Amino acid sequence: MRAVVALGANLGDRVATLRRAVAELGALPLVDEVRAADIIESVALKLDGPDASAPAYLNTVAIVTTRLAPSVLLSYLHAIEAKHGRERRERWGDRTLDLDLISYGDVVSDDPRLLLPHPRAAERDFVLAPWLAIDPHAELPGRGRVADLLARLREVS
Ligand code: PH2
Ligand code: MG
Ligand code: MG
Repeated sequence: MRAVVALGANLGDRVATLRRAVAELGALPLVDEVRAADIIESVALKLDGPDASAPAYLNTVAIVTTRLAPSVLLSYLHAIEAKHGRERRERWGDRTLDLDLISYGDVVSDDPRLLLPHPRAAERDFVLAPWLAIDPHAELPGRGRVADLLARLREVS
C-alpha cells in the first residue's frame, strides 16, 4: 500500500529532524520503501492565518510503501514525533516535529481517530507542492488531482 506522510518542523534543528524522521520511517517494520521530496520552507500557518512572526516551518512529504495497517502506521508516526521531543500543548502550536498521515491508498474514512484523507491537506500548499514534486500523477482520494488542487489554491491566494 502507498501512504503519504507530511512532515513539518519549526523548532530546533529542523533539517536534521526531518532527515532523521525520514530515515526512521524507512526503518519501521513492514515499510518497504520511502521516497521523500526536497525540503521547502514555509510561513507558519496558525489558527487565524499565516504568522510571519512565528518560527518558519520546514516541510516535506514522503511516499511510504508499506504493509502496515493505517492505524498502526499512525501510531508509529506518533512514536517518532514523541522521540523528537514533540509536545502537544496548543493546537497548531510550534513543534519540533509533526507527522501527518495524508492518505493511505484510496481509503476514505471519517473515523475521528483516523480521518482519511487528511481533512486539511487540500488547502495546504506546503503539503501539495512537495507531494506533487515526487508524484506528478498524485491524487487526494475523493478530492481529485493534487496538481489541480494546488493550481486552484494558488489562484485564490
Ligand atoms: N503545520 C501545522 C500548523 N501550521 N504551517 C506550516 N507552514 N507548516 C506546517 O506543517 C504546519 C503549519 C499543524 O500541523
Ligand atoms: Mg500537521
Ligand atoms: Mg499532526
